[in-house]
Amino acid sequence: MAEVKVLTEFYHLDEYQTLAGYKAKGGYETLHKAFKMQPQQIIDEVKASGLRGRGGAGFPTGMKWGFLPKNGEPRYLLCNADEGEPGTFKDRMMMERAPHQLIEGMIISAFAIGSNKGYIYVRGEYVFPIECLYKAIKEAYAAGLLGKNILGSGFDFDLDVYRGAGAYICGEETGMISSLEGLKGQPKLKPPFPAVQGYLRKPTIVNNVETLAAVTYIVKDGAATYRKHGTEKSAGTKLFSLSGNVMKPGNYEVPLGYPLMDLIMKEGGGMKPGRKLKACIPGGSSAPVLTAEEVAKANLDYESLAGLGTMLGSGAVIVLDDSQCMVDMLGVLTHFYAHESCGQCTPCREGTGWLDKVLHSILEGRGRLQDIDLLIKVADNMKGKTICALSDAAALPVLSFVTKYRDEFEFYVREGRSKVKGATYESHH
Ligand code: L3W
Ligand code: SF4
Repeated sequence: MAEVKVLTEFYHLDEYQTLAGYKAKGGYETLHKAFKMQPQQIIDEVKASGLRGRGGAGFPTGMKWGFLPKNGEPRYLLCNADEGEPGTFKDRMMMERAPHQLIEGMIISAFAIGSNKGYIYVRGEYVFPIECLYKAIKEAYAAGLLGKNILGSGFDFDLDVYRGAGAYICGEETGMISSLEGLKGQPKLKPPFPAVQGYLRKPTIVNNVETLAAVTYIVKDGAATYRKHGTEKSAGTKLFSLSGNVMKPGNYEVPLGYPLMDLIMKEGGGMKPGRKLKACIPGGSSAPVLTAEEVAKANLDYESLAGLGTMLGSGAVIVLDDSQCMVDMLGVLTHFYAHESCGQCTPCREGTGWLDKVLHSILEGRGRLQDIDLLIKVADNMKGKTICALSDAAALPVLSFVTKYRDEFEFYVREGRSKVKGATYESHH
């Protein structure tokens, strides 16, 4: 199998960033087609395509759109470009290389759901992607592709960019909505789901950059063509951000269901000379880790990874070779989650802090054998009890690392150093 470039076909062309370059490759032609369709026809096509949310949860996009109340209330389209999941960098590339692709996808999606106002919420550190979006939005307004009566269709759509301030939790949709409203970016209990009550208490659809960009191709070629790629339940292509100990890290677009080992060995160019694959986190730091034996059985689709007790998440594949210390790696992750917990829920606020402290006492040579079970106990108590998924996201890697690489944790406690030759610890604090 090999890469299949549906979304990324023209990303190598610098001119694709501009309106003229995007149009030269057929850009905005699908918008003309969409305006000739009924909005419900577009929703039905997206439903039939099997497109699932590309930001992490994999929720069916057409179904989410179908939750909007049919009462004529104003509604919003919010693009989640907060991309905070460690290891994920695909949305950044999409906004840099093809800002008009996202804008076209948003106009078509907004037309389908009947929204006249959209926002792209971008993580604050993404200074260059934000510049690319500003430039492209300006071009689109000047060309009558945004604003009033777009292309004479009678449809109005205004689009703004909102710059976040670097908090991971603002990638959670209700946290994002609070932040957009000018409040603290803290998640809220669901239901009500944003599709029913979101931004300014109005129905709001929150979709990831890649999800919205894919809508254009589904409308252009039809659901059946989109479904030619991927599997029955995981349709289409997906961008994977490949990082860690591989020869050629980067973003690769492959059909869902693609063998994980192929992504690492073919697209990623394999391991560095003399190194062996040790482990892989397949779907962003929140996904439980896979051992090398499990990697050999894994396909990059929602079902295959769930069957191995992990998840596809945002598509961030982090590869670890035999020079990596799993205790140290987990230390990096626990510190991240302790730092990013918003603090509203006790199991998350206290749990992430405990995990971080216990793990770092092991890393600093002060660990006790019972601390290993304490990590498991604390993580177990953090699952399924909180407002948002961050608590589970912090607990799951701990459970998988400690269960699958327990010998490394025990060695660290007993010897006060890593079992991995040459691995040294530098404080993550
Ligand atoms: C209306 C219902 N809407 C569900 C909607 C809901 C949301 C979507 C998925 O993400 C994941 C986590 C990690 N009526 C609905 C409904 N919806 N039932 O469907 O909802 P949910 O709750 O399954 O997930 P979520 O809270 O949106 C959590 C993953 O995100 N993750 C990854 C983060 C990725 C980044 C990044 O950098 N791109 O931050 C971190 O944990 O897989 O499963 O829209 O409203 N009955
Ligand atoms: Fe905040 Fe954690 Fe509760 Fe999510 S689970 S709302 S991040 S405290």
